[in-house]
Amino acid sequence: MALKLVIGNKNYSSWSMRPWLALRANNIAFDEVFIPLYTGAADKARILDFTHSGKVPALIDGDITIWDSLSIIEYVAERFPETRLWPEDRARRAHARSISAEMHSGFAALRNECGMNLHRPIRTIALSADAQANIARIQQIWIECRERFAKLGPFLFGAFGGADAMFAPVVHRFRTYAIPVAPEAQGYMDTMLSLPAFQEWTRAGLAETLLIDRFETA
Ligand SMILES: N[C@@H](CCC(=O)N[C@@H](CS)C(=O)NCC(=O)O)C(=O)O
Repeated sequence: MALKLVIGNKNYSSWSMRPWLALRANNIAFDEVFIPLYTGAADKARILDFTHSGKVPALIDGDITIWDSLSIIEYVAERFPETRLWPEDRARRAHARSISAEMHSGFAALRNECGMNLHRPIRTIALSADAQANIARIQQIWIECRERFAKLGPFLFGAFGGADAMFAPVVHRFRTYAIPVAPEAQGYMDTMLSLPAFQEWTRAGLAETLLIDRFETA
């Protein structure tokens, strides 16, 4: 039975983007179930039919349901070990998981102030000190990985992996809010921007016409 990935609007749903990329960049077949977000009780009920969390993304693999972006990436890594979503080396794997968890649980100011919105015209906004600290820390994470692992390939730990999937939406946030970055961080963003799966998601998001008012503010 085909895997099913339940996702929200590609234009806005940064959490959906992460596991979608982990699957697509590795050519793993799955059916996509699109549920438009924040359109009312009916759509919420559709999400609840798949997962009691009431949130997307969720992955359905036969009678197994996995919800939450990072858990889905962990599941895909286990189910399809050939994807090497986590580095083989234990120290690098610990590093990749640490920065992925840091992304998953942190950077609230950046997330609140610079929501992912692919079709938003590119322009700067005034950012809080907390958001600026988030931006500095994310660049530090990327640059440290590039300095240590550039010889293995162009992504954070060489080939595209789970940590890259976790940080992919930040690339859109930095781009859309015209956030100045260091050249090494820009190099990583360019690598992500040229990933075919990233481009496919972006094209589909830009083609969406549904607007969510609460995300059209900044
Ligand atoms: N920590 C969760 C966050 C999931 C989440 O907040 N999803 C949002 C969309 S990006 C959602 O489903 N919102 C719909 C709702 O709350 O009704 C994850 O990593 O998957």
